[in-house]
Amino acid sequence: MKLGMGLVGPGFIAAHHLDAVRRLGTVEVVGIAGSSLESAKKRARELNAGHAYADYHELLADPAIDVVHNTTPNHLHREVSLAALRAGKHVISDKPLAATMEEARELYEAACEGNLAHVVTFNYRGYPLVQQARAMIAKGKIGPSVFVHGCYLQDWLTDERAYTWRLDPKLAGASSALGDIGSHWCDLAEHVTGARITAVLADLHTVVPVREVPASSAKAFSGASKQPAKRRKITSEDVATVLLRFDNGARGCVTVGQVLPGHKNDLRLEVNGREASLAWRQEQPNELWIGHHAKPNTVLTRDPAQLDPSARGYAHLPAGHPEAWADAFRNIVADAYAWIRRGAKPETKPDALPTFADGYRNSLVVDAMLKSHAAGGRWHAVDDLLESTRTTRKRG
Ligand code: SOE
Repeated sequence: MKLGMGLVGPGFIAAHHLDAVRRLGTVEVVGIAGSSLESAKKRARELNAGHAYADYHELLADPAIDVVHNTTPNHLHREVSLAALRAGKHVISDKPLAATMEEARELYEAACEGNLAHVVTFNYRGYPLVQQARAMIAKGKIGPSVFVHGCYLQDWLTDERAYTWRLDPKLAGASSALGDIGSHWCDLAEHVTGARITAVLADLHTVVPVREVPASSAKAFSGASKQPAKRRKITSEDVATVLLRFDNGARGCVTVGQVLPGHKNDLRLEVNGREASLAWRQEQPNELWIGHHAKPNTVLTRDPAQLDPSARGYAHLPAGHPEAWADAFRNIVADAYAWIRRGAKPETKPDALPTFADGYRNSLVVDAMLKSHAAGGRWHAVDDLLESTRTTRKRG
């Protein structure tokens, strides 16, 4: 039987959620809700997305919907995901899990209470060569990891006439670059290495401190607006550099930025082990660089036959047929639906699938970065997820 899905928040990413579920073939797109009935009707027509609901409450009341995809702006994540869980729906939420660490904790705790799937789209985990790197590290192929570094660089906010709700702390949370894209990098670094970031030292900066804000917010990557605009002071960072310490003793660093000409969606992760190194780039996702000290370096190209069994299922085309962003996104959505069909129990969760626990964990990491910077650039410990949950429960 097909599972029914409904989507709340039909912006840029919504089309990719719909594309992913359609490719599964086992999900029925029941309908969508937006900020008004008119906007939902318009998007439902454009995306061929079934019924247009007046609001998300009406969508949640529809028994035909089993799974809710929450693609609203960050400030609505908490409200919509909580209501969906309370209505007994499985939830697939965009990252970050919520606008603040406190909201993320609330969502995580609510998710722990039910037998419902709770997924956050840290979609870069869905690449076959990311899973390959993870398997190689877990199997000791590069020796103990000692240095973990990389970047997530974009340029779509370079022009001061480019504006997005992601720069408004009321809608996005206090952080822009770290919250929007640094969050992906940190999740990926922890997922691939299996190590946890325990402390951070962050330096944040706003390269474009005043922007021209058009009447309506731009979609990601849509460039400078041509609408008449008001000037607005920007408080969120658009670049950041962060030093990292991991629980296995590894050190690292990450740079993020949204105003760096030429960099489109340039996420890179390199892990240096004592015996070998691995490096992967999101914009060349079909290659994994394997570095050696005393023998030639190699490049593993995505070939299902060459992959670790745990990574093979994430590759769908034969070698030489490039797979990319939409395929990786689909892999995460496929894992989410596989989990739902297996009863959404902790023990039936596909290993690579990011949950609200990962979303909350990630918000603790980003929060520590903001606090480190606010303290003048001091090392700041990242709270342990379970420890901080236990403390709140005691307090609560
Ligand atoms: C915009 O920076 C954005 O669309 C992010 O919001 C996504 O999470 C990232 O995958 C690509 O860039």
